[in-house]
Amino acid sequence: MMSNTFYVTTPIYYVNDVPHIGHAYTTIAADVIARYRRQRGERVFFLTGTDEHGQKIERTAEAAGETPIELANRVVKRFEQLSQALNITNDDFIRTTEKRHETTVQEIFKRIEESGDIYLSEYEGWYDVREEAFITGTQLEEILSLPESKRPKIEKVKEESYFFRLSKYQEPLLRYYEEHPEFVRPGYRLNEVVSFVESGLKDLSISRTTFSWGIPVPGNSKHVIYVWFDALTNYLTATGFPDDTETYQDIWPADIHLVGKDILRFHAVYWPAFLMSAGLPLPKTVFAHGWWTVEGEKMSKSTGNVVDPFQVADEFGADVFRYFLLREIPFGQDGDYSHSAIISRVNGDLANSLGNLVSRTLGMIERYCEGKVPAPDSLEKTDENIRDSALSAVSKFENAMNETAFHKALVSVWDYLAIANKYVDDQAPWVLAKEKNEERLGTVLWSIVQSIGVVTILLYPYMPESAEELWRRLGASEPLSSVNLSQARDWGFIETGSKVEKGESLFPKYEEAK
Ligand code: ME8
Repeated sequence: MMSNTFYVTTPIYYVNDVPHIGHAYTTIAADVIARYRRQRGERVFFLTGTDEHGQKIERTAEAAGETPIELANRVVKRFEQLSQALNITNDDFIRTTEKRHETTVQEIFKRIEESGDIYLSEYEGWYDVREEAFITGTQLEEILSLPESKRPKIEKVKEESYFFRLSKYQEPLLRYYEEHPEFVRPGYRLNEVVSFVESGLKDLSISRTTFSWGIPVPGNSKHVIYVWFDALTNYLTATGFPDDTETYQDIWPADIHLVGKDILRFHAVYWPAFLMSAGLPLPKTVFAHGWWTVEGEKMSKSTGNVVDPFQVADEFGADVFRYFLLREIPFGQDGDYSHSAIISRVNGDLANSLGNLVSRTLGMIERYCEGKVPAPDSLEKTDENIRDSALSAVSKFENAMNETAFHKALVSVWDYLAIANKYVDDQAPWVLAKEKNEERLGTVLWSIVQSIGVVTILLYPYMPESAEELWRRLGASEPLSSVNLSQARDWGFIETGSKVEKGESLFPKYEEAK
């Protein structure tokens, strides 16, 4: 049975923290993928949610004088509101404290146990509560080589623990990476994963006994399941596994797990090993994105420079924020967030290139053609060129989207906008109007409107609200959300006679308050 649904996930976010730019980034990227796939007529399942168990949450709650579930219930609202504020179209929102999740986690635990890959022993070593990670020998060496102020806070742990035979999966994993190089992307991240695995895998502790905020180990409730084992399994829970076989088979395996580079090891080493042991298919791709610094500095609560995504969306609008994050840096690489960088994107890309093309074109149609898209006369070479460039932009856009290269996809649109703007300058419709050259005027304005139509379809996944509004101003009656991407190839789909509306500027220039 092959899955028929395109399945995209974000990590599930720890509820000990309120949303920041990192959460916004992964969630927006996943939303763009989901919208793009739907736009191609594919069935999509898009999952996000919250990771609510573990020692870190238990301690944060304790410090705040509340129970862990009270903390989770309070903070989860901020994450749900984030989806609204950023126009996110997730199909499900999973919380690891839900009953359906406990069922799935315990089932996976049992399957792995039945494979003979779980044994009881004792863990003695170091633990990083902030990362919820056991520290390996080499990691400990790295930590100790850091200056004291830069060292993560780690604690000595000695407790009875169930272990997963991760060592057994060293060779199978290496073989899998070899045969499926697309499993980890970008490619340079695969190299890191391979060398980590080649350096030797030790069995992994997968239960804790010194606190209780978690899912009990089946048959031994003295132990709670290690929070990463618990968290990773969310991707299966949401597919209905194990009870709803039909939905599970339709959705699983995931097509793409989007994660930050810091949590790649969990997704590209532990997760596939758990799945192999449980006898389940592996996700097709784990894509690791880079990290944002803020005005050149690491984002941290103590520095006080944490970027609040609600505030950015409020100031610039969700569309601008979405566009900025995915245009500013190639997906996979690190980037720097700054107020001035957003402003230069708004004023340059959005107000100048896109905004200007739209407002002058629709303005001329209002002025010269009573607000109705004119009929084209016979196309000249230059009109054919702008059509052919549009078709080639659509192809470049799709190729980039299919390789999760958001930045390249957007560049293909803006390269085309430059061509379209130049066409307007060269053809100078205002001169044609003055000369009363109705045929050429009609052909030129008709051609530019078609260009804008193509761009609008392509931009929909990135800037859904603005694109929808622009679509309406082009005189369309059906919503853009129900238009198939393939329509962008049918040059001429904005019909003659459509009533356009110039309206207020969609992307006004941003003027810094003095
Ligand atoms: O890791 N720039 O949860 P989390 C870009 N619960 N991305 C950033 C970032 C930054 N400055 N800071 C954080 C967890 N991130 C686990 C996941 S999944 C089974 C369990 C990213 O709330 C980071 O890379 O710490 C990660 O992907 C997410 O935001 C934060 O997740």
